[in-house]
Amino acid sequence: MAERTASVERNTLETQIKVSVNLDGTGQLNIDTGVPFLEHMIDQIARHGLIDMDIVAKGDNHIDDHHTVEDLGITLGQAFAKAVGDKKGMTRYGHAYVPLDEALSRVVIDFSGRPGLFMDVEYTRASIGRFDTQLFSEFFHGFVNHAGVTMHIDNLKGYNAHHQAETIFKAFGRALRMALAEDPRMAGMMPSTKGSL
Ligand SMILES: [Mn+2]
Repeated sequence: MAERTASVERNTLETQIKVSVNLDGTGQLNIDTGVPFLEHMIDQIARHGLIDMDIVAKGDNHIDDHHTVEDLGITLGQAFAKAVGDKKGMTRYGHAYVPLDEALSRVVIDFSGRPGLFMDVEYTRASIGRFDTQLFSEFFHGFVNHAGVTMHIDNLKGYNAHHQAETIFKAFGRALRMALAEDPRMAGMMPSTKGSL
């Protein structure tokens, strides 16, 4: 497959975000968002997805983290959509179950070209440190809508909210890795009977 990299810059009155991705990387992350827990989660995507990412996000965090988290999801989604190109030779589907002590989550992803997020997650706490757990939904909606993927996210077990979130992001990284992987038997072919995705 051709090199799968992309850079996207997205500027609004609320946030200024630059994202570069290499889908065939080694998991190297450079990130500066002003939202430490979000950075801890993006690190899971990079490491477990083996995706290199450079991310700089400046947002109106003096209000709260909402705009920065949502807009980073959007910008990352745009970068992924650009980087996957025509998806020829790509596995397309990916899934993973990831545990962390008592917590267990499952993420299933399809690079279908059709945005859809189906999430069944009840966080046991409203915040993790100073991070509002409602913002995960904003992040994933932003990503899914702009990457053009269908995604099912289920937290199956978990008492500790940090563990719940971390298993979701690790499973997301693992599912991405599987879906993005080259399938040699599909070389040069679209992973769809429609002929395009
Ligand atoms: Mn952790």
